[in-house]
Amino acid sequence: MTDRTGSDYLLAAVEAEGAATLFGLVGEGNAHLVDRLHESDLEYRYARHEQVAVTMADGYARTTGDVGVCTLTHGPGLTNGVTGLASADRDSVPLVVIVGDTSIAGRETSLQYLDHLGMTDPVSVYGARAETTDTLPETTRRAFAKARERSGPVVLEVPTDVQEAPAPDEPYEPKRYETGRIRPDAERVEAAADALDDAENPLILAGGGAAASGTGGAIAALAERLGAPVATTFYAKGLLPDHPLCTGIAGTFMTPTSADLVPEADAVLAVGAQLSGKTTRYGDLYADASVVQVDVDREALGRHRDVDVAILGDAREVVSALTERVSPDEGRAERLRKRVREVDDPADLEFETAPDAVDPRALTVALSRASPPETVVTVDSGNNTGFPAVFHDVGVGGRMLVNGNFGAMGYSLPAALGAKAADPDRPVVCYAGDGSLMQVLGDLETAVRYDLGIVVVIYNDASYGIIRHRQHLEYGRETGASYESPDFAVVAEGLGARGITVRSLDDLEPVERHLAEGSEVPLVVDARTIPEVARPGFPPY
Ligand SMILES: Cc1ncc(C[n+]2csc(CCOP(=O)(O)OP(=O)(O)O)c2C)c(N)n1
Ligand SMILES: [Mg+2]
Repeated sequence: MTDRTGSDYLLAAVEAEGAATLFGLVGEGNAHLVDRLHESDLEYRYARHEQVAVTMADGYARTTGDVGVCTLTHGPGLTNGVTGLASADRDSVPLVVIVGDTSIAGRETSLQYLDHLGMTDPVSVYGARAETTDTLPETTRRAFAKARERSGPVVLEVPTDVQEAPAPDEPYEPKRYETGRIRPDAERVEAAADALDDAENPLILAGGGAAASGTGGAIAALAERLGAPVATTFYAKGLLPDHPLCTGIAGTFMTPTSADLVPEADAVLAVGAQLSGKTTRYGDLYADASVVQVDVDREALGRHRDVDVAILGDAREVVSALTERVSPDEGRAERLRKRVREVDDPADLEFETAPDAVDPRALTVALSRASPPETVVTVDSGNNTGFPAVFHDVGVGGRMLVNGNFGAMGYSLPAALGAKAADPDRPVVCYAGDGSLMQVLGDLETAVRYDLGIVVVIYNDASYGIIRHRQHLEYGRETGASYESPDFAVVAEGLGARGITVRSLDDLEPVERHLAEGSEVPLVVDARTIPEVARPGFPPY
């Protein structure tokens, strides 16, 4: 086949790497690549903004557990995508972003020429340029391998001349090597087991690493034997749905159960948790506890605070080894089960009422109850973040996708689109602030174009709420943080979606129906929320 081009080769490589979908936005730099999709089995999903295209790939990657792939054009295409890269980088999400670069010959004279790799170096784990047809196979292979190995975003530049040139002769073979699970050092496991055995109130803290490696079952077994509660970070919410020893999130978005039990801990086993400020309440939690930290990433160990025992190793290996070694304490386990049961459910709180607005907490409790357990929930940045964190329960098979480590506004809608592309049969509920949604609003059209019946819930407080709360707290007044929100229901209808306005919990019936019956039309829920209700955990910020 002599008429195959570099672009055809690249698209076949993306498929060979296991991706079924390519996200992107077309421009001069990647027009050839995108044109060759006509001859490929890859599904192409395009966005209206490059930040969205990258974050769609992010939501896809988090949902499939494998690399998300996206293509952007040079210059402004990639500058627009940088925020999406930064979020993926902070959250260790594997992506390959293929940038269609200017032709090598025309580089110096192109208006849109930019040092792409220099610009994205701080927000990617690796960057490479397929400078010639000969290097295209190895550069592409390496790009995917690095994305997986380092679990982060990779930028792969492919100039137009390489896209248009005849394809390399060699068949594309992904790098396939198994590194195996990293086995922990036995002495350290011993030291960790001693620390847990010596403690009066040991605690297991499960983070995103525990969730990503499927260590929930092993953690439950250790908790049962040791008689220890299991708290999670925001990233591991829903790791052990309804487990009698699980206290839910500890940290900024503390559940009442965690608030009751976590401060008592005198030894903490942190599994795949970075122990960042949000998790430790800026050093307030676990200040005097002995801390054992387990992670596969050497850099995560001791990054945010000193720990007493650091174990480099696969979470499941370490947790299983500890389970064999620690002394059982059934009495403590039984006492804890009772206490976990006794703590008030946050859903039973007294909520605020207003004549034409809902309490965002009550709204979230109602939507959580209406959502099937396997629902994928996406969360945005702002005052609104705390409501799904505390009041939306993640059920069996469910997920909550958050970009809390970078906290860029405009994450939840694109992540929802990516999650729905990855798994069309699962319901997806996207929670957004009104300000955040406005930054990516054009891509509601993308949801409509692909018949993605997601539910987009807007906490509409007509302001950059978290900043407004903070301004009042710190300066006693507000500046540049309030505005008139549009009528989102009308806007949604204009973009081809369905839209409703919610001013009372009685208005939620169409949402409940949508979630129960499913639909191919996105539903936008413009919930007018009481602006005074600050998110749980505020302050501290
Ligand atoms: C891209 C970006 N710009 C600015 C910020 C700073 N910021 C964080 S939250 C926020 C307000 C978000 O407003 P909204 O989405 O309405 O959420 P609310 O706080 O009102 O719930 C701002 C401006 C940010 N995190 N990301
Ligand atoms: Mg707002």
